[in-house]
Amino acid sequence: MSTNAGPLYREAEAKFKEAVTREEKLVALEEMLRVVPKHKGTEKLVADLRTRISKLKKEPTKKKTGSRGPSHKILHEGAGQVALVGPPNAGKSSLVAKLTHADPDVAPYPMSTHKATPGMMAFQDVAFQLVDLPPLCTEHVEPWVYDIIRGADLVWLVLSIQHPLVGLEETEELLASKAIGLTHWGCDLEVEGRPGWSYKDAFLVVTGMDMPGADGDLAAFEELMDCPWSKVPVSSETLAGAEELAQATFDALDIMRVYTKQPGHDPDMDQPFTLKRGATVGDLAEKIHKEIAADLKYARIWGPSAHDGQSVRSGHVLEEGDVVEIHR
Ligand SMILES: Nc1nc2c(ncn2[C@@H]2O[C@H](COP(=O)(O)OP(=O)(O)OP(=O)(O)O)[C@@H](O)[C@H]2O)c(=O)[nH]1
Ligand SMILES: [Mg+2]
Repeated sequence: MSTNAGPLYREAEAKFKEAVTREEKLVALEEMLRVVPKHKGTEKLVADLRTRISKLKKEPTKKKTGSRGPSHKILHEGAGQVALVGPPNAGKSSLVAKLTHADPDVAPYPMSTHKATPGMMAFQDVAFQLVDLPPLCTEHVEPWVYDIIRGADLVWLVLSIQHPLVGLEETEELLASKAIGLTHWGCDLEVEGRPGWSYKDAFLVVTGMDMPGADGDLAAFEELMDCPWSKVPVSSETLAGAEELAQATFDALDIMRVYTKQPGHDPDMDQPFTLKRGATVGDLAEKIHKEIAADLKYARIWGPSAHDGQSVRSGHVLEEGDVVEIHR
């Protein structure tokens, strides 16, 4: 029938055949209806097109898998993923802009960030992945922000020295409303675990320490806090505190660096492997390659966890700075 309907119709019909989504199909069908010559010979075809269009219009729009807007998942890179969490205008984007090569929007007004921006922050021979996020505030929080926080290895709770207390309370309340709890890294504080909640290690990053009176304000904040928090005072302007911030991040991630060497060669001291503290030779082998882990016979270690050159088995617990030679 379509051969009698003219070349324009055949073109539209070809588009319909290629169409994948409901919208594409509708557009193509409507185009077919528009271009089909209307006369006695095409009456049935026109009626058929109208039926197909109205059927398709009534079809519920199929949700794409996980269609909550574009995916905001940030793949982990480097020695640990750090989510920058806090109230508006606290200096989150400024920190990511100053400490990494990423270029998030920084603005003197609140609510300036609407997307997640990752950037790598170098520390000695490793790098952390910082993730700039939109702010947490009672007016509005993008729902995917909480998913990124749940997936991160560590939270920097970023507060401005100008109004740290309100920001701290509001941020913790908003996180709690989504069943996310913060454990105060480095503090002797029992956080009672609740079933179904996610807990994240966190410490405070207090920005604006270059501002007049900041030291006094920090002392006042410390006095007014109801429970202890580890905090790193910094300035995004002068980068004072950046080194301490990187060290605290390394410590809070609870990681160690180990280096590998091939038999008869010098160790590769440029590119450490980062592993959770307490990891074993077997865990290292697994990280290098599954096959290596499967074939592992023993390893020789130079470094704090053994006598130089000592042969150890897969279960041997490694320590920061170990050099490991794997034998398969
Ligand atoms: N003097 C000074 N100003 C800062 C510092 N950190 C941030 N600022 C300023 O504070 C304002 C807000 O900084 P942003 O980095 O955009 O803050 P944010 O937390 O990303 O804000 P939202 O994206 O709205 O949540 C900007 O004008 C920054 O220049 C700091 O350490 N010292
Ligand atoms: Mg921002």
